[in-house]
Amino acid sequence: KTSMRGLDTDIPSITKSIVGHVQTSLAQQAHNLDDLGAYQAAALSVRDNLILNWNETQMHYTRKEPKRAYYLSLEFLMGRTLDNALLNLGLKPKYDDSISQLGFRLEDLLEQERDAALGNGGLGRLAACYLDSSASQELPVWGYGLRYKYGIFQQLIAPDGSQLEAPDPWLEHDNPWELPRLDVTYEVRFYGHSERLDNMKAVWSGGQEVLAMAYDTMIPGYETKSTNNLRLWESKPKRGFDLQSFNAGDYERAVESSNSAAAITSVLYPNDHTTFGKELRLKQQYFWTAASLADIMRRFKNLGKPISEFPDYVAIQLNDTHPTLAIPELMRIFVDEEDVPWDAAWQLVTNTFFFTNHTVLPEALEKWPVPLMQNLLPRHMQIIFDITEIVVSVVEKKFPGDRERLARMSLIEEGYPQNIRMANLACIGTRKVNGVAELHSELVRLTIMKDFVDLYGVSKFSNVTNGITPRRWLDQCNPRLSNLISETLKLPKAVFLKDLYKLEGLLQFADDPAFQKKWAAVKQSNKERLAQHVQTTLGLKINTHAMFDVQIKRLHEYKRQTLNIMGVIHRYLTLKDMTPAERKKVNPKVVLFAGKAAPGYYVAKLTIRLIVNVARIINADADTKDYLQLYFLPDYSVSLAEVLIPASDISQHISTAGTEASGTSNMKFCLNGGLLVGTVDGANIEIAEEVGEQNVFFFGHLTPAVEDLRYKHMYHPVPVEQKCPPLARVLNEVSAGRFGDGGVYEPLLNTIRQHDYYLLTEDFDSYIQALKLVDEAYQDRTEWIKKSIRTTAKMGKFSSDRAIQDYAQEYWNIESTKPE
Ligand code: 26W
Repeated sequence: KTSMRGLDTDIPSITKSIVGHVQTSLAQQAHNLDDLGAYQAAALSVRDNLILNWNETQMHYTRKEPKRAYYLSLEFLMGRTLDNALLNLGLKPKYDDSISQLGFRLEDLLEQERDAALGNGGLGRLAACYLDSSASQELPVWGYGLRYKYGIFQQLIAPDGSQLEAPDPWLEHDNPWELPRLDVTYEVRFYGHSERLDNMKAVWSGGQEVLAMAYDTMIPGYETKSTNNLRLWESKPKRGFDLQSFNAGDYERAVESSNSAAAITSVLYPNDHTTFGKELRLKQQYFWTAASLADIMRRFKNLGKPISEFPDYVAIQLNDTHPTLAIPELMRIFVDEEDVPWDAAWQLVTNTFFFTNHTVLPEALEKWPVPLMQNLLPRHMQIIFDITEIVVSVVEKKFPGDRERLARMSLIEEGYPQNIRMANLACIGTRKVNGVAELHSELVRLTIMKDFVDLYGVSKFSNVTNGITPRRWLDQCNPRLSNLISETLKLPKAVFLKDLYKLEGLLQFADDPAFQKKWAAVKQSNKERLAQHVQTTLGLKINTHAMFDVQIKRLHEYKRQTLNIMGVIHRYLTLKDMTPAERKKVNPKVVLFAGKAAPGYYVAKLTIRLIVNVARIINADADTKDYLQLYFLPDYSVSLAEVLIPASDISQHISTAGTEASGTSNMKFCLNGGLLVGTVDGANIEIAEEVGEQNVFFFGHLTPAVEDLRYKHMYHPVPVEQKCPPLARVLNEVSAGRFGDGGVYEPLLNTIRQHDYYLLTEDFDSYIQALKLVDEAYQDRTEWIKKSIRTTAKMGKFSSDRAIQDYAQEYWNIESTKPE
């Protein structure tokens, strides 16, 4: 039987293909193969299917010449590929059988794969979900990024509880999912000098040239032949090494330039929400945007259309400001290389690009020092100054004499040194700007983009609420739940995995005791799966009869893991104050944390240390350990999330109101029947709109209050003892060394005692109150299960398919098209 893929996909053919890869691609013997070898052979065999689909899809695009969209993202947090590819191809049952016949277990082989962790957190994982949705909806979309040799660092926990970082050499074993394209290379220039000619043109020459080489990763759509491309660039020296120095015996000098070229794509910067203005980071950004635009331009030119039609064939989405240099780079290509007059070029550029903002935190807004830009990219600096002239003239025209407004809107921030405001450039150079949840988009309009709303009108600034792919975040991570849903709704999985609104059908079963029982059994088995995982990887024993309370995300003050740990300590102290008889009435709870801190983020690292050491005391306390357990799971990753999320009863999304742009794990938990405790922030709000406020545990001050409260804290500080005695007690216990390390936590505690920028003292009481309501709700298990079912049922809106449709229709103007 031949599939739509042109390869034989009956079980004997699959087995033959796997064995063939063992013998030829791996040059090994089938009889002494280990799990890793078997994984690699299976992956190569699956890859054969992907390559055929990929080729057909790309040929189809070339013939059909549709308008295409390109997603430029410095991060793609892909996770593992094998399981996802098998599910999307519909080949999982067959590979399962074939692999069993070969004497292996598919589950074991899946565990052999290393995560592709080329991202920090939300922004990178969002890019990965969007690629899955684009391919699944047969949209002509490519991703462009960097092929970092080292992904996000591996997190270890030191004996004293603090975070240690180790490299993540994810390419150590061959990566079967990428195809090196030795023939797809571009030269990228740095430094040198730019000489202005007339007509706004210039010649940029000299400096250093490095080579960008493409690696392609196939992105299979779900239940379709459509297979898109993620193209990642690797930097290489233009010439291997300097033969002259080598011959003169100066070996170090000979490889110097080749080392500096290779360094560009060596490592992912592990910061999110803080910028450091490092030259290598700017080099990464330019290297990637220059190679991507050269590639896009070459593809456009192959169409043979006039350059004026560029925006009719190309839409480019900028994932945050990281690729903003694409704007001056495309101007450079048009003006200097294609002889397009400056004004016409500007029209084309501003009709090509779209910009998504992912955070309004001031420390996350990228700024580059003018002298750095001037030295590294002299031509782009000129272009940025020339674009500044455009801004000045339009602002002057609309708001004559308003010098302050002009200073705020300028691309150049005054100071020593001057800085380039990348968000302003990204706004000016694009067709549309969007935020990632309703509240966030509103805050974009009211804060960072306020002056630009006045200038362009509000219609340029809109919202696309984030989404998640139901393939990975339901079917792949929680097969038991997706089977139960399919069986209950009497629908093939593909129906609701492609149209998530179909989950609403579950509402009519929410009150059915037989269904409730099955629903609860799935949650229970997912808790046991997690406990098993933690047992084998960390040797810890988790109480699976407890409520699982989870907070997993990057460590950051605004996300307030500190509020959570203070709440845990409060719970512990409360339990200690109880009599044994009183304790017996308490529902046991397991609190789980995971997440990485940026290596230079001192307070965030101190929070990890506190969590780990509080866990040691609590878990060893005979009085309380049956009622409260606390774990920090090291090295959070996409694949760990896939085990954690389906096991959660309740998860925490507790950022200070107005600080979390959207959040996406909140959607993943709810899709898997977990409930939320959270602030009125980001996508929590829209989740509550969908599932009903009675099914979400909200607490804390609202966004409009935050500014006033901060002002009050600054000018009329009140001691914690007065403002919030229960929190003061917790802080004092930590200070006094109850959890060891007397004194080391002072800097962390002082962030709360002093300015308390993230308002823990303001929200602590209502937080504890919300957790109490959670406990009470959990006591009535039937009601809880109903809430859980109703939550999953109303998650349709949060499919990334919906989000991508929105981008495709309202922004990119592209249409679905697929190979016959
Ligand atoms: C330059 C340093 C830097 C690096 C990354 C600054 C900012 C970032 C990202 C924009 C941070 C990020 O990942 N933001 C998250 O984006 C998610 C997807 O839209 C949202 O769900 C999260 O709320 C937002 O914090």
